[in-house]
Amino acid sequence: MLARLLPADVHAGLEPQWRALGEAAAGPLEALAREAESSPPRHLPFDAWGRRVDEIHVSPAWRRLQDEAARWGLAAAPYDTGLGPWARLHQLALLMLYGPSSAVFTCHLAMTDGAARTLLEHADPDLAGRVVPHLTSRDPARLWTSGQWMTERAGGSDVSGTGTVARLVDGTWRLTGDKWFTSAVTSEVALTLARSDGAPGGSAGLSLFYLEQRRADGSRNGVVIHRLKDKLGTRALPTAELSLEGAAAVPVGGLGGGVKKITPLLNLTRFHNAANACGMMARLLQLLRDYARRRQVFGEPLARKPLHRETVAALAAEYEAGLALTVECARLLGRVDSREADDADRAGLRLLTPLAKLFTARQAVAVASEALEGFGGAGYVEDTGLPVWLRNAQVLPIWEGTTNVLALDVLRAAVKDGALDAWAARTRERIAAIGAGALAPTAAALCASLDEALAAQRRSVEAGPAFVEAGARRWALRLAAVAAGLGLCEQAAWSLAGARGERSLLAARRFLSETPCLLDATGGADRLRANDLLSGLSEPPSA
Ligand code: MFK
Repeated sequence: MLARLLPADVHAGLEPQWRALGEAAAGPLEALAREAESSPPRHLPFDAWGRRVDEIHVSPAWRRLQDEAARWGLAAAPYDTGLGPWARLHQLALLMLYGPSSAVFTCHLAMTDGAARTLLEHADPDLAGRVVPHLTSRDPARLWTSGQWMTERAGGSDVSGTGTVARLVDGTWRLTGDKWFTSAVTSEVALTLARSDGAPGGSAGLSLFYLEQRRADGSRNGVVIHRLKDKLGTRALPTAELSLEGAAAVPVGGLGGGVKKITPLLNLTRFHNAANACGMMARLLQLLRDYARRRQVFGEPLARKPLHRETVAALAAEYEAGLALTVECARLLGRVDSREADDADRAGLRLLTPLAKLFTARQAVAVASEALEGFGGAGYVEDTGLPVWLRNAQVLPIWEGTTNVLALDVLRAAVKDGALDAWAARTRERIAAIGAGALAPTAAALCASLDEALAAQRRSVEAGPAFVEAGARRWALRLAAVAAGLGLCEQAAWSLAGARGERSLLAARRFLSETPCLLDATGGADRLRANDLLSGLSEPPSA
């Protein structure tokens, strides 16, 4: 996909970096990730003399994963590579390689990237100029990471009940309140929501604030940590419950409009979530393929078994669809970041960001579960290092907006922000451009599915708002499948035109014919050939 989308010279220039990071991810980073997973963070509330210190002890491996993230420019790449519209595709490649070998350090990176973008968009130039260079630094000693402290006890999805208040005391804004989920709590800075004195109730009265966790003298800036969460997964990542007790903070872009102002951060963390889901699925497929070639069953390698090939091919088609959607988000994000986007690009990004997040997160959980099953009992015991994948996958559909919250955001984007019409018109043009030949029936089915998605929405609107909301998830999944199918078809058309083989064509057909919310696009004549190609199991084992 990168070879298709990037200019040849840009691709050639970046590929050595991806290869080098791939080597590191399969070697030293993977070892660090395992060490970090087995040495979870600890909260030390008091020092030996009873003074409140609220230290969070993380493993040396976790620190090194942070240093490596800085050196590889995981958060910096969109800001300092001079790659213009291609920078986000490059970042996506980096994230997919680093992420599965990071013990979910990627959570820090997502919020740091999101905070940098939010400050650039909304903060006054002095604040942005002071903080953003730290957030986007490649120097481990200079790098700051950022948290996003929105969730309170009253809710993470609905922030209207936010109880944190902001008061102006001697010219400084001071925040007081409780935050219930603060991931990456070792971050130097955070963006958070609070209600200033006299502001109305509900989400309309919230403002966005920037705070630093420590004062210049190293003491805590009114941040009291109560405990670390005991989570199903992401165990290397410190997630805390904390209170703000007069923490000094700076309103970002003045008071008011806090929810709207934090949406650049939300949208970027959702993009990162999709990148991480894709990286995880890619790595699980690599592990499955490797195992299947080594494992002997009933007198031959598991890789030769038709039913196993069928299973792995299905996972591959799922993964490639999610990847196609995420790659499209990266392409659009790069265009928007570099101010090369037109209205349809902006509409597409607004709509596809929640779609990519919700679609790939669910896929990652399903793929992780099936992949573990592919290892049999070995997938269920901790010393193989496999169960951690399933635990870590499960956070993807939860944090930064659950499937249903995102499905509602898709409605918001489609209707209120008017993104649907522009995206649908551009999608129709792109399907038409796929052209005749082997892809024609698949493209026609895709177009019919787009029409059906639009018609289904019209029917729901006529039936009333409860129908619209109740159908939001189904509708979002259908739209996501259309967008993913378009990416697969474009990849297939490019592959066929350049005599690069029929693998992508078979992936497109398999996905479009077996995704329940889409019309059946193909028959089964290609089945065994597709299994050979998609499962990646017909090649001999590598050394
Ligand atoms: C990795 C390790 C994790 C460890 C464990 C973590 C466990 C989970 C912890 C968590 O709690 S994660 C949850 C984090 N929270 C979220 O992701 C927020 C989810 N909720 C939403 O996204 C809601 O949709 C939202 C809070 C935004 C709803 O807020 P409102 O104020 O009721 O929505 P409203 O009034 O529709 O939107 C306010 C403005 O923002 C509107 O613009 P206008 O003011 O111009 O009318 C919206 O159009 C705009 N807006 C909302 N969402 C947007 C957006 N604009 C662009 N993009 C968006 N995504």
